[in-house]
Amino acid sequence: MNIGMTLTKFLLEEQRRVPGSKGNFTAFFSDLVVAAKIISREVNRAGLIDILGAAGNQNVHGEEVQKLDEYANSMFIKTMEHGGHLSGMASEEIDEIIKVDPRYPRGKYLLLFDPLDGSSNIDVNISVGTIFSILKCNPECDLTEKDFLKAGVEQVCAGYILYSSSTMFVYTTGHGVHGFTLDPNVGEFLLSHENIRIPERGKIYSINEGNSRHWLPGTSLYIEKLKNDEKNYTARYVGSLVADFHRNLLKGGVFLYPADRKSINGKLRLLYEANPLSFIVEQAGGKASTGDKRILDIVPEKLHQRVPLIIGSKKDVEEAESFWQYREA
Ligand code: P6P
Repeated sequence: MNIGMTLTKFLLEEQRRVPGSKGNFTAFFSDLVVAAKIISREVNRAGLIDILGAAGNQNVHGEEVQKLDEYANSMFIKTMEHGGHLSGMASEEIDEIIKVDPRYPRGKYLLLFDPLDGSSNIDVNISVGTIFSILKCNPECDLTEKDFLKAGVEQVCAGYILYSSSTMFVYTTGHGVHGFTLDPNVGEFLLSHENIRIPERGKIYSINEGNSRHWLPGTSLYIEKLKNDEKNYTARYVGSLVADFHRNLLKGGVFLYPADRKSINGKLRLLYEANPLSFIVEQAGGKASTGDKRILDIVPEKLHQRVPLIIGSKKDVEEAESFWQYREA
């Protein structure tokens, strides 16, 4: 493992392999890395919020304290909008699309993100994450929501930042999945997981069993099968999508937030949660499905539309899909 390889250097080497690349993407991505470092610093200070003041109040310095997900959202927008690489953004926190202020030059990318997914876990010091997806657009166009409604196969880049015992930055541009760990003393993300591959089958399943009374028959039959499988599957559910996904990506396993009688479209969002993680998992050799459709093939109809998500090791997802036929009550 090359411990001296920073994310920026790795990106430059990736860029050299793209003929005719002018370095725009690398410069754009570097802005994203800065935002990740700043959010990581604030998330890691969250435990001090009692001293610094709870969200919505003033801290000991008399400063207004923002909720961390609002802070992460505004940090992303402020860090990304002036670089001249973006034409617009879409955030889980904001209903409408965000057009780049006319003061700044427009670029050929669109950034879609969930700035701090699982933020309700922060108060109890559980890992949280940022998820992002990058699409291309025509910088001259009159940008509308329609420009964001692209199937996941059109993503040019996807990634997440996991704020946990360490902060990790994991991304793909379609040339494998690579993971970097933040060294806070150096202030750099260093290559720690080059070319991540998810095991073809795991022994972990992640689902909120508290919803079992709403499950469709296929889900109940599949989970029952896992509980009695001689491979001794184990249940692991953090309740923070990035943490659950990352563990299963490295160890193998399947995460399910399926359609059920309470939420027929599941809970998770297509454009900035399911699509980016599906691009990553497929690049790592895994699979991502609604139960009967490949996530990356879905043509979105609405910016914040939800989608059922079964994602992880290829063989595990395929086995879950085989129970889909029992979905009717
Ligand atoms: P539930 C967090 O709120 C989140 O959006 C994801 O991070 C997580 O996977 C899911 O919701 C957990 O939802 O209904 O199991 O609490």
